[in-house]
Amino acid sequence: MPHLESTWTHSLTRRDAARALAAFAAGSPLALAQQDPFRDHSRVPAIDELLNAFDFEAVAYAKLPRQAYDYTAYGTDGEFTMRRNREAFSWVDLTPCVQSIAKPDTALTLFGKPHAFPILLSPTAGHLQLHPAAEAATHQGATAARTTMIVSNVASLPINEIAAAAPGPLWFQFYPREDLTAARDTLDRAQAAGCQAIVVTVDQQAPVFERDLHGRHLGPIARRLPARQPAAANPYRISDRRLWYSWKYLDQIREMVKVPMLAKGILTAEDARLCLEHGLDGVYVSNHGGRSLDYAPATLEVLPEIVDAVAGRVPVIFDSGIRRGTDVLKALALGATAVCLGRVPRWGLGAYGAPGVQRVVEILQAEFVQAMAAAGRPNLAALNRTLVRTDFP
Ligand code: LAC
Repeated sequence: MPHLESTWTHSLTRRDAARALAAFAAGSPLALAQQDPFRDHSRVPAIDELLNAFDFEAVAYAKLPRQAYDYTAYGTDGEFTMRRNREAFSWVDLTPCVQSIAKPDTALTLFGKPHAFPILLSPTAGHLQLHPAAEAATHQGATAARTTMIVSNVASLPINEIAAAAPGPLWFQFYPREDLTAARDTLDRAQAAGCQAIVVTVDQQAPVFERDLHGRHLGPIARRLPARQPAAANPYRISDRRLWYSWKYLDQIREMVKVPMLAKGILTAEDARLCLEHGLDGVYVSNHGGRSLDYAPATLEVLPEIVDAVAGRVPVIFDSGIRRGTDVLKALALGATAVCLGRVPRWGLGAYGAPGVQRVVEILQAEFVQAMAAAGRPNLAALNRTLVRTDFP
């Protein structure tokens, strides 16, 4: 007699019944969800369940309104550059040397200030959409993680309020203002609030964020006009506030800045040389996280030629695409002095507020330490091109 029929020939023991019930419960989708923090939408995973930066994105996605998530996630147009930023890291292999490293030393001095790690926070806009405490929480998280936050010129809170929220170091990102009085006012406020460096964004960030436009029925207003409805004054999507950018302008504001001043958005050796000619104190290699010009190269691909052009005369800061400690290692091996994280702390902030920023930055720091040890490199000075094999297309 087959097994199933035979089960009816005798009555169940209590033990069999309990076992059957337990098996039924364990097989239910509800119980499975309890075992998997990323499928159980009835609870937010505890912060310690998150292992890497990507995990924070999943939680932020679950918690944030669509528009806030999309604003952080997207790149301009077809998002080619945004994807390529990540892909470029897979074209660089790490070639370790045999050397046991007890405790890698990650410290560096940047513009005369000590940094525990070569990892800072990129300037990113409007943290209020990610968390009610906005940039104040980001600053608290950054301070707790012993890192420097670069405050965006389009922050949700005034710079003095962000500065007062935590004791850690700040830099300030500046969007050029043609009106030099207004420019001076903004730069004065940032310096009075104690910002230790000024990063001037020079890419002509002129995006169309199509995810925003697709989301038009769900959010309050689409943030950018479609290309077929250009703003009256110019047909290029580039904001009128940016059409006049010039190197001469950097000379004009240089005398307003008493702290080190960098240009952010450099993607060629030629522009890096111009930064030096114009007396800038640092070069910031960035394609705005793929949010400026689609089909711009990945920052990792252009980093070596920029590093060669700068030839150690000023620090080279790098962002766009860092998600892992090994990414940091690759950028430093190719000559970056330090890297910045843009989306990563935004996922931390959106997921858990200040503790999320702290935790996600600490995860990257810990990954970086592990990567240095595994690569047999005792300190940042030992990170050079012998550590990588690049195969850029
Ligand atoms: C952006 C601008 C505001 O990337 O920097 O959205």
